[in-house]
Amino acid sequence: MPIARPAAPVRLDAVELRVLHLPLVSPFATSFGTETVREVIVVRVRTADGDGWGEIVTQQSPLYSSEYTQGAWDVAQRFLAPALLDAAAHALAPEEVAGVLEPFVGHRMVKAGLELAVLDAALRAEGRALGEYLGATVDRVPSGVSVGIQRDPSALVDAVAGYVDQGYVRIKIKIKPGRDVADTAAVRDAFGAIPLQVDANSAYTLADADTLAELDRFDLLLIEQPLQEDDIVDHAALAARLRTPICLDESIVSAKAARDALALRAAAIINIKAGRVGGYLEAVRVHDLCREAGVVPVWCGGMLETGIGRAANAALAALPGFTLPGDVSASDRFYARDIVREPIVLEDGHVRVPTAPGIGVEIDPVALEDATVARVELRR
Ligand code: OSB
Ligand code: MG
Repeated sequence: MPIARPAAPVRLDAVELRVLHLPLVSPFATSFGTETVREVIVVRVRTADGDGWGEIVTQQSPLYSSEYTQGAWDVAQRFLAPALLDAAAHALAPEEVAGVLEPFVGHRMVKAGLELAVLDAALRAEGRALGEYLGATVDRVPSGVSVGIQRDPSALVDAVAGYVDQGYVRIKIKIKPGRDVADTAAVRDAFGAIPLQVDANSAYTLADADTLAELDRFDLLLIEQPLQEDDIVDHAALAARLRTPICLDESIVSAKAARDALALRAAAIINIKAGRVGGYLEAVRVHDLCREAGVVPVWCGGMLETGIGRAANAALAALPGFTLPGDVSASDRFYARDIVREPIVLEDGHVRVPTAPGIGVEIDPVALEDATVARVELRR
């Protein structure tokens, strides 16, 4: 459902941006590369009524998407934050942020981080929680975990065992050519009928359809983004050859892209990431259209968020169309020390939807300062 009750406008006095370096508890390997330190941008907007926090989920290199942190850092300071400060000279409602930033093409993760900070400030000022504002219908969400490519299938089984023991209710493993059928078989054999899915991060082409069809025998919930971001027609051709449902991630950059992919039968399931689609409000629109389009299942993806983004993701994942467990794992899945005072924790395989105002978590100023490698403040 569309946002039931818009938030009151806020006047922005300043936008603070920080680049953080957060060491990962273990390397995270995908078909596109291996990360050992999460480089991410945290946004703070300053208003007369208090601060608001957001997170720009770009990664260090443009491997998952064309966005990357230093590019985000530049475009935010040069164009997007100044436009926002100009527009908010009097007052700006969170629902107006996307329109103000719309003339600038792309850079959706940056737009999403700025919009989240404005939303957080506005909702904190009103004492309303993000979940309630977005339309959450549950107070906790089932938690899945995304497991990177390991040294070999037996190391993968060991890694997955740790997460299964912690109670994660769904396992996603990363695959790439040469590390697909055997890895999936090892996990299926070791853990029986657990909810299991795979994510290729665009590593295949339609010529690999026979290999991908071998995955059909593992009863996967879905295969995520086997082909390139713009391979919509090829995804439709592949879908016609597989029994496993295709879920799109990288390709779904907006509600319009979601509508097109569904119309072309390129996807049967959609991974919703607020950063990738330009904000939590656009994410709700993707959710809404999937419900209207004959109840297409959706789930909440992740971008190795800090507590800021993880709290907001939990709120989003609490909407009624999120019928599959998301990559909404606990803070300690990636970080020894989160930058929020209330790290996200796993309770009985679930993560709680914050109920405190705004994103519902407080920043740990010492942890934030320790992780900061660059800081800038833009004023009106
Ligand atoms: O494809 O879903 C992905 C992380 C970074 C970039 C892309 C992806 C991922 C993940 C991790 O799979 C999800 C998480 O944050 O738990
Ligand atoms: Mg993915």
